[in-house]
Amino acid sequence: MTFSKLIIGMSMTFGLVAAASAQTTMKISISTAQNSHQGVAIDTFAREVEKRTGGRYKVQTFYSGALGGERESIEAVQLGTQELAFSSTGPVPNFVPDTKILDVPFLFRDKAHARAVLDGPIGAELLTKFESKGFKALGWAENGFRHMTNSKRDVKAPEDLKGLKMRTMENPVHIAAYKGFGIVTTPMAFPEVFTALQQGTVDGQENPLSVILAAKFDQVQKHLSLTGHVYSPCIWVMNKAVFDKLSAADKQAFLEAAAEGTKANRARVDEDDAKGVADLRSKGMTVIDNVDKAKFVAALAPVNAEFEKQFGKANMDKIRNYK
Ligand code: EAX
Repeated sequence: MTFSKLIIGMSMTFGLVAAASAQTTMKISISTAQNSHQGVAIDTFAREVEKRTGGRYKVQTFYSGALGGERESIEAVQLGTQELAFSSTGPVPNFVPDTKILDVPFLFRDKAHARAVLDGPIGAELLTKFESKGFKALGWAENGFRHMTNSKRDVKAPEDLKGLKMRTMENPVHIAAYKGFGIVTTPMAFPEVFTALQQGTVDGQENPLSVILAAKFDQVQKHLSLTGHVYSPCIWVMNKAVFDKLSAADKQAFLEAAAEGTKANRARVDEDDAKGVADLRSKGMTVIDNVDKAKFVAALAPVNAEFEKQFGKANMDKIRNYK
């Protein structure tokens, strides 16, 4: 080896060492499997962060509740023991009460409506509410419209829900609404749900097709009804102190990476919604795809009146009528 080659070799080695020591690794988690609408979200995010920061930031991805359920991971982000989480809004009202309004049943007409609200000024204002609670919310994403499954009977009308014992998210709005249907509500963290269904601790649960598919609930649930009773947003949360320490350019990189992740996430939800019913039927589920939605809406009229009092009818109408 010539002297100059040696010098080049040494400087390359030192260069690599310098680059490696300047690299910061962060953690992000989801409660569903990697092969899911949430998995594709955080995989895209991790790739984009690395790309957009020239490899100075690396995001380690954790799936299937490996770091805990959604409530635990949001708590970890708030405390700073975990930098990032991607979660449904299920447990979020326990941290940021203003987000509760998004979990009101039958508030959104369809995914296009929900996405427009979340990406518009209403969504942007809600994102700012995270800041005083120790979070930087990087943006909204999606779980999808939730549907009911159970092991007991076909649910065609709201009466069929009376007395069913169902797992719900740890979300006060959902719990109040489902009680309004006559459901016996059992709040539970997502990682426990499969076993609870398998062992019959609960009769049913409700989740979007994307989650039902990823969690293989068809293995432990016979009946699926496309109730679409509530839209389930997702949110990117980051520890605020960690975000605040980033340079302006890196902040932008993280925000853009989240936006890319959201795009991939929503595309996958669309894909799952398009093929999910046929897929779940082929796996043996009975799917009721023609429920009379008006009856479900009517059954919740008293609860809805309560929600309008709690959140303000004007605020709910602002979302309902958003174009
Ligand atoms: O975010 O807890 C739930 O039912 C959620 O929909 C699930 O964890 C995916």
